Amino acid sequence: MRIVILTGAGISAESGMGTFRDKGGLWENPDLMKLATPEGFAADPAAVHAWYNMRRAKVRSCQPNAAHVALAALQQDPRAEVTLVTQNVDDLHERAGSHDVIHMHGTHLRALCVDCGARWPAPSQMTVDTRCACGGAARPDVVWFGEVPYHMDRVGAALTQADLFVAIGTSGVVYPAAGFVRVARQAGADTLEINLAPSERATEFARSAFGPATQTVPAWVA
Ligand code: BV8
Ligand code: ZN
Repeated sequence: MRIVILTGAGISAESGMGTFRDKGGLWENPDLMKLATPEGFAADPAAVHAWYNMRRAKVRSCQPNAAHVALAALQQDPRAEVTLVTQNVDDLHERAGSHDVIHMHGTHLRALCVDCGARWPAPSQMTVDTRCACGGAARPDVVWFGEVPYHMDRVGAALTQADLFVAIGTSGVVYPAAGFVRVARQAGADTLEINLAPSERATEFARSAFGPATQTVPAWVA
């Protein structure tokens, strides 16, 4: 069975990571929306670096949870051909044993040179003085608002051939990820939303399972 899985911040909530739009989330303070844009980075690179330095330190202190582990186990199941796409910019899926994870919003664990496009493992603390070998300034290798998500061709192909599309722990607010359920459904796939509560896209899913991901994801994978 060909399964496309999309995860969001909710899958990591029980690892202690916090989410973006839940109460007290990373996005509650409007300035944070400025932080996740190229304009915000141009205006105040030090503030953006500080935000990602905090999140990079946070993920190092967190462990993958039972939901990440269950998805890694599903990828080992010969009966399932899994394409795992995440909006998350951390490495909890990889640390749980998942492989070939598609990071459509990039990863803050990699640095990107604004001049030559070189990428390298991000230092734990990036600053405005972090430089590429070419001398160019460095930014986190993440996709900000207004920027084109990574690997969209590969994700689009997987969605149109999927038997099942599953969204886990995402509010369904940010596009193009929020539109994946419609692409999959129009291609004839079954659709399942696994979330703490109905997302913005809940009515577009054929089925749903509500509750904490550490319970609902292992139950679904079993
Ligand atoms: C693009 C950076 C063109 C990395 C992020 C109008 C004006 C301006 C722009 C737009 C517009 N309309 C549409 C757009 C486009 C825009 C967009 O969607 N804006 C929204 C706000 C309307 N999108 C873009 O700009 C994208 N680029 O469109 O380019 C294009 C498109 C296609 C093809 C070619 C070109 C770029 C989007 C990427 C933006 N970057 N972050 C970072 O710092 O992380 S977005 C940010 O939101 C994160 O990446 C995050 O991953 C993403 C989504 O958030 P979620 O993961 O869903 O997290 P959230 O907190 O929202 O929800 C958590 C959920 O978990 C909740 O539902 C909760 O109930 C649940 N939950 C909580 N606890 C648990 C749980 N579930 C289970 N168990 C639990 N314990
Ligand atoms: Zn460079």
